[in-house]
Amino acid sequence: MPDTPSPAAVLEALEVPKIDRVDLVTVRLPFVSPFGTSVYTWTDKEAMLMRLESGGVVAWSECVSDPDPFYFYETNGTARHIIKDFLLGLVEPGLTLGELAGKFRHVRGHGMAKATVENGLLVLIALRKGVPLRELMGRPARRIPSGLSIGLKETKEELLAAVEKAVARKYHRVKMKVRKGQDVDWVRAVRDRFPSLPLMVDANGDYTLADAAHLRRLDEFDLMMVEQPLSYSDIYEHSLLQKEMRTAICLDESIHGLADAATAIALGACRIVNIKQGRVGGLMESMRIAGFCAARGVGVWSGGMDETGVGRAVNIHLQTAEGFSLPGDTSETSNYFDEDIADPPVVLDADGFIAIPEGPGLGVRVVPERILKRAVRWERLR
Ligand code: OSB
Ligand code: MG
Repeated sequence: MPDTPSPAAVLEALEVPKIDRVDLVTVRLPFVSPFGTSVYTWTDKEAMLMRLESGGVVAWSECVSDPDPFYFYETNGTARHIIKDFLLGLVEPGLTLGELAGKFRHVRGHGMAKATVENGLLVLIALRKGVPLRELMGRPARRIPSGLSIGLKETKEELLAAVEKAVARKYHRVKMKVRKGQDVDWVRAVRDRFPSLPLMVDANGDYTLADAAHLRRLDEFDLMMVEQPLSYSDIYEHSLLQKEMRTAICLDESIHGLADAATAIALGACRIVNIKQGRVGGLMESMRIAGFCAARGVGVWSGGMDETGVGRAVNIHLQTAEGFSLPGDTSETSNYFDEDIADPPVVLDADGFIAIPEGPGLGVRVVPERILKRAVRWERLR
């Protein structure tokens, strides 16, 4: 990469504090309704949280993996293994976060596991300094635009009802999941009813290049983008498809770090990148990717992993970073959960924006009783 100052430099210079205790706490929260995608339908969120304690200060982070490898190769099980057996031993007080990231590079992949540790340390440092995470990142407060990801529905009526609700809530854009056989007609139904709605689709890799002519039919609906139409591991074939489509391609699953984003942009495989901070290994790498994309005119937004209030707050702070130019998959807590483990819940204001929690650290409070109520596993690591 070129020798320009890193957008993550302020975070890279921070030092790892002394850690007194580390726990992994897995919670299971029922979804208000099942979340269907082309790869799987989830009915609850099983989230592995990390609890760090240092000098009486407690910081929480969330691993964005699922218990299964259906969206991404990492699982809560692999992340536990990597954190416990490889990453935690590298966390020494006094190291800078940049140096720690250098040590983490020895472990190939497993960005979600790495992000869990890095986020926990960042939140801990922010709490100890008494500043919001976004201030630690050197970013000014601003409202964050909202976006809703609507899962596959059984009927078009159900889909239209969900979109209607999103429009009434003032979401800034709506994403609908599609899959082979549940795409063009379903998009048309939404577009006919909501002609000017900022709308996009996400296929989670359900198509192949043989479907190019079919995918091109999406061009008539003035979509903001089509997310990950081809394989979860592909970049090159997306570059061939992008040449055939007017609609912008956005990559999600295939982007595991800055190098992948650089490859995708060089090949013309996408015009927009979905950054999930966990998938790319943490906030510092996310800031690098966002800066890199923005400098090349490539749109960037923050994806989501239907996180609890902990991970949701991380995504909100992240979106204050330079380069985040489009509404992300950042929705209200109530879209997924009746009762979250953290307070306050994420809500939209009258214009559909989300306020950045302004307290120290994440600015949300993890409620101990709710953790205890939802915990399905608790393991002390240190
Ligand atoms: O592909 O963006 C995706 C959720 C789980 C796994 C993959 C994806 C999603 C979402 C929901 O689309 C994003 C959210 O609302 O948090
Ligand atoms: Mg996606």
